[in-house]
Amino acid sequence: MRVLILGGDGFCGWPSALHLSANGHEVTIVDNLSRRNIDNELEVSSLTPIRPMSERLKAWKEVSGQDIAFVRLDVAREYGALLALLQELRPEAIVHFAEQRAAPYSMKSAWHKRYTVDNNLNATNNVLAAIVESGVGSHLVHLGTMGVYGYGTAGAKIPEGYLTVKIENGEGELVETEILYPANPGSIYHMTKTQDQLFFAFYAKNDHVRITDLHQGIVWGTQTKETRQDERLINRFDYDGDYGTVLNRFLMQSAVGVPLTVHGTGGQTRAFIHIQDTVRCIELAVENPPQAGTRVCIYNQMTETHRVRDLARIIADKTGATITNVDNPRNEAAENELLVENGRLLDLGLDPITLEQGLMDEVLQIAAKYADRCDRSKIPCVSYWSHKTK
Ligand code: NAD
Ligand code: USQ
Repeated sequence: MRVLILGGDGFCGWPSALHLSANGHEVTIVDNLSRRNIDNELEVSSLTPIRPMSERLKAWKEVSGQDIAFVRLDVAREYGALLALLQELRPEAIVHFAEQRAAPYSMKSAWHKRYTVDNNLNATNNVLAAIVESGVGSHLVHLGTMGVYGYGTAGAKIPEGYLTVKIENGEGELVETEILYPANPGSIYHMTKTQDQLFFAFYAKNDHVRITDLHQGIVWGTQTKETRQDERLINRFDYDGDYGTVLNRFLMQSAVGVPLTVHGTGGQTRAFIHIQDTVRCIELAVENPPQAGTRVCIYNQMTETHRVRDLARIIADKTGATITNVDNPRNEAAENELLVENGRLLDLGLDPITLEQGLMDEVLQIAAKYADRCDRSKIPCVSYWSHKTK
């Protein structure tokens, strides 16, 4: 299949591009390298020594014999170039990772809120409009987030996208219907993902675009089967207070010998998935498109839920790290339960890696190996959800 990967230089996009290429797909990456520029803005680097795109692609050619093409393009701003690329390439599938993905970064300032909204909403609308205008009929696979649902449950499992509800019709009868699960974003970033869902519902209904939306949990781990093959293929590992996600931050903190920074009581329960399972889910989604004219196909792309304080305890027990409870810079529930349906990707063949299996590999092969690249001054979370919490 010809597959276009938007955001293919990023943490999820790069290993997904390699995985699809390794499995016989013809891959083209699009990226505007904005994530590398944000590293410059924040004066931080990936813990792992990621290489420039041309070196990455040269290494992949040497290792696998496969070519991956690269087009530098801003999906949110360069609509004409995106349209021309679709017309030329006629991709059967487009995987859309090309958004600003850090909740703390999106809450840093008015500028960061506006950038995240402009970038993410325009990127998504541009891809959809280009699929329609080009008439190429590509299946769009989008990376959404579990955060669209909020992290509460009404005592029942969060379904995969749609909720069956009964509405009183004014004549005393209950009418059953299905709605998108009510959106409950916890940051400007998460809000852009809830808005993406409405774009998808509209374009699927109006233009019969085939769309799969993957509501992904927090991705942990670094390497996949393909990125491990040569150090020049290594994936990025973010540990700073804006882009580092909780489990990878705890792994790095234990490796450099600083306390694990649990926000508040650490009672927040979140959904997780290993990066190796992410790339497998992308492959499953690409290979199983919905029919044209049907509603958006939504999967919950997560394999485990954990409470933040339990994660810290698991890592501390394995590594001897200490734990500190810090004031929470975010505006979020201090404690929550999280029950999630995730059977659809498992039914397609996903065989999840558990935390128990992958954790120590990650500590030793990545966090400890590259610990000397860590800039400790970048560990604290310095983006606040409101002035009250400053
Ligand atoms: P990332 O920031 O590492 O990668 C995103 C890539 O998209 C970057 O290379 C960036 O340069 C590129 N990009 C951004 N805007 C662009 C634009 N306008 N034009 C072209 N390229 C653009 O993020 P990631 O962790 O790989 O996340 C990828 C997607 O998966 C995001 O949409 C994110 O919301 C979603 N997701 C990530 C996680 C996670 O834990 N990392 C969890 C759930 C969902
Ligand atoms: N947390 C800590 N200590 C830290 C860092 C974070 O306790 O040092 C807590 C946060 O307060 C939060 C939880 O850990 O309660 C998760 O934070 P995170 O930064 O790991 O994850 P989040 O901001 O939700 O965002 C990440 C990705 C985003 C994706 C989302 C999936 O950056 O792209 O959409 O995970 S989900 O959380 O399921 O919405």
